[in-house]
Amino acid sequence: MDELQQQTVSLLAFQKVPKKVFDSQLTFNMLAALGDDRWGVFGVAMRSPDLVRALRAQDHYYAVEIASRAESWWQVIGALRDTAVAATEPQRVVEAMAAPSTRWITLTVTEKAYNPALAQFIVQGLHARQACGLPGVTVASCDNLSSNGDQLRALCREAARAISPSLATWMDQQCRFPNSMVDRIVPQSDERVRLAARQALGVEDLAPLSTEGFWEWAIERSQLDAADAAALASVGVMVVDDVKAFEEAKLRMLNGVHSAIACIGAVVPQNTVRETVSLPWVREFVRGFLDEVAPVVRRPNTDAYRDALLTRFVNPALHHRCHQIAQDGSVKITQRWVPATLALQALGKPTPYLIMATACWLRYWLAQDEQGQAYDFNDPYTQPLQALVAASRDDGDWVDRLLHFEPIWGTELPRASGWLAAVRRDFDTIQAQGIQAAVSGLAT
Ligand code: CS2
Repeated sequence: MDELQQQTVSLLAFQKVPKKVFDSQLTFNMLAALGDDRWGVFGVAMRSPDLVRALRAQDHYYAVEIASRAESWWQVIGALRDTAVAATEPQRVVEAMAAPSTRWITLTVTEKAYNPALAQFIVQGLHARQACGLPGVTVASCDNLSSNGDQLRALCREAARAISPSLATWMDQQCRFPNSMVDRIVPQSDERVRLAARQALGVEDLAPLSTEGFWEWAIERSQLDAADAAALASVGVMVVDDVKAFEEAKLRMLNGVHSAIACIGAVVPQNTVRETVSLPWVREFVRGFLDEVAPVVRRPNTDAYRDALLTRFVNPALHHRCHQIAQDGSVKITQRWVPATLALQALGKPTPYLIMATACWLRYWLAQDEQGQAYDFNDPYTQPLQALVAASRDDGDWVDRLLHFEPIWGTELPRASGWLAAVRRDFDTIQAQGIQAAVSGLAT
């Protein structure tokens, strides 16, 4: 195999949610800058052709603005070599996964995409590799899921078994599924970013991104080839024995409070995270929330991580819309709030901030902000949840029904002593006094 021609294949939902696309690509870009150009990326959009079209029109180069309060600079990403749309060009994607030069498949496809159909698709590529006698690959999930690599392996194992036991065995022996935690806030791009790119670079970039300087990628050492581990570590990726502590900290702190901010901002209403967190009473809430979950977070330097979050959320360069984060909220909060609440309960600790967050989420499901403006949902459970709200709205039972919706809350939490009543109480306060008064009441 010609080493210089190695490439990675990334399965990326980068049409609506660019996000970690950028992290792996930036990382591979840094490696290329160090002279290691084996890490070209074949980017795959799962469904929409728009971004692929835009990227093809500019030879797959695109610009990224990296910005903080103090400074901002632009970087051109050259790691992307080719693109395809899985829905319309599945064969090209399977061929790319099965190319001798492909060594990694990275995924940023969002929480709701982890399903048998995704696994069957990946396994088609793995099957083709096995059939050609090629070695396995590293399949790295970069999504905000607890034990993301383990979950992906389990789904792929099912899909492989359905084809043949020998494929499942080959996959177990040849492929690696590292758990990993990727952290960088990358808001959905918009006209504002295009304009900024035009002004800064003097070119018309159809696919620019704007992001923060902060980034972290922690990945499980035991699932990596030693040379890959060394290459990633050389550009600042944290290759660690156990990702769990990083993953929990991110899901419970950053993502956990993000989902709460999103519900509050959508209801107030405020457009972006920065605008919402700039309200003193929301800032207090964010602090309280982060302090509340800290006892069930074990990562090194938790305090520094918390302080950094408070700065990251008000980065004036980021226009991260509350409704973007609220999108798919149900599949997010089941990862972000439920395990944290249960873990705190197990320690005998009260969870007033998580309970208030849950009440804000209920209020969000009323589909109207406090100015009377209606908004739409974009959530895999929109239908069942809206049906529950509509069916029992008059008798008030919908609150209990939403809180018993098992795909989100499981069975343990709704049975936990006092949880339902406490959420209901906070929700009633929000309804009676408004979200600001209810949330501010926590601090008194
Ligand atoms: C956000 C995340 O949209 C969301 O749900 O909480 O995308 C968040 O910005 C990233 O995980 C930050 O690393």
